[in-house]
Amino acid sequence: MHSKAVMNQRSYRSQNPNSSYKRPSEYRPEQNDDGRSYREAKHRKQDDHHHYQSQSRSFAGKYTPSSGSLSTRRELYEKDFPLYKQPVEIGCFSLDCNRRFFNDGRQMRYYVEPDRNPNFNLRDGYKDRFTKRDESQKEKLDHILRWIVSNRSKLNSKGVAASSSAIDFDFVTWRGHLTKLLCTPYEMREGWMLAVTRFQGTIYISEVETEAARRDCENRTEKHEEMMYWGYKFEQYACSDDVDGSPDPSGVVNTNEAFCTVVQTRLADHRLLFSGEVDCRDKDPNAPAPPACYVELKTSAEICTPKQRSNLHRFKLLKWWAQSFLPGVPRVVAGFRDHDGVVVAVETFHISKISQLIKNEYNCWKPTVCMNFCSDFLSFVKRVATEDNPCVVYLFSWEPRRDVTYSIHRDSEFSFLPHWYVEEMTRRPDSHTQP
Ligand code: 0WD
Ligand code: CA
Repeated sequence: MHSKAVMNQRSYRSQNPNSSYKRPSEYRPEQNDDGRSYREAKHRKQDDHHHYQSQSRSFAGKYTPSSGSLSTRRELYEKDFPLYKQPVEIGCFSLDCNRRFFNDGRQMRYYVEPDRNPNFNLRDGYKDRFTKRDESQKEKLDHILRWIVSNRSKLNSKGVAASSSAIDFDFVTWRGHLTKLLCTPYEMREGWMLAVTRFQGTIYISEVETEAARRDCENRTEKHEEMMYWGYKFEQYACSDDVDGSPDPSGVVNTNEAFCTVVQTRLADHRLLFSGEVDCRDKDPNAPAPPACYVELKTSAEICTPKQRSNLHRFKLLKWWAQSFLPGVPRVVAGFRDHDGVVVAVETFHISKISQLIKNEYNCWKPTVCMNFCSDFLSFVKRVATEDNPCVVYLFSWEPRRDVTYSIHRDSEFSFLPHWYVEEMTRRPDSHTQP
């Protein structure tokens, strides 16, 4: 445990999600991706919660190449917190009410702090003011790929020759897929399938719906359908479209609309580019730069007993923490609703304080296990996915209480890199304007 003195002396590490104290000699140099010192970055981003640490140790022994699997047992990942660079926003994009892509932040919304006990009726508008995204349209990585094509010049500024990969990243994926990886050592219910393709040295990861998920989706009850709306309705109560505007709960909730941040970071020796949907930002013009000004909104059942509070800490906070820690979103605002879908309380959770909050829970999840598992999974993927070919998919599958396994598929239904992307990226970078 940190002693108070250590916390004060090394305040820049006081928000470390990993509780174990490490000698200063083990720390990484206080340098940022762009050469800024960490103290400067800290000054700029008050809520910063990312840390500079020694890389995780070798994963030797966790999988045997011959058996081609990776263990997800928690004990194996209880080691030093791996290096996770402060995520940097390198762009953003928007999806409009018709799910059209725009290479800008037009769908950004502003956080308007609700009352502590607001009485928002989340059921309002479900029947008559709700436009639901067509979930049967599987978009895979398409929006991210479109963003990459639109911003290609700033992604390979060093020139192709300087790097083994054309866009200088080891992995491209959705933040939601990484969230699932972080939660895997603790997940007891839902498995996953991730399709992986190596193309021009970069590994693309895109989720494939499992059979169980497809069944769950098809068999959703009307009650469950409505409860999925509640989360979006809460966003409408807490967000305005304009910096000086107010929320408009009389409007239509349209789940096609999205604002997504694109961030760059590094986990151990993996250079990552991922995108995640952001609910809103702090409207204060003096708020720190993205992603530190972003706010994640959640709804959850009202807490009436210590047991319910404990369950929130043990299960929900894991998912909330993983999702927001990844892109560097510093706070989650939760609306707690009663059985009738009325928000009766609102509470802010600071991501950097969650590791403290959960420490009193018996046998609770640990951030370091999540990050080490993700890092070792990405190393496993690098070793397995060796053929650089947009038509080849390495399909990684996992079910609770099992190891991660994979299978290889050529020109199959699992291929997910679109032709337009492969063609665009295969062209010379300077041939954009040519016919
Ligand atoms: O499996 C996924 N995460 C996929 C996401 C598969 C294919 C596409 N997408 C896209 C969607 O276009 C969406 O705009 O990803 C975007 C969100 O990606 P993400 O940030 O990586 O996903 P995640 O962190 O799981 O979800 C963030 C928010 C959710 O908020 P809550 O508070 O419920 O976690 O994005 C929304 C939802 O509001 N969301 C989605 N919206 C449309 N389609 C989807 C989806 N498949 N999944 C989550
Ligand atoms: Ca949300």
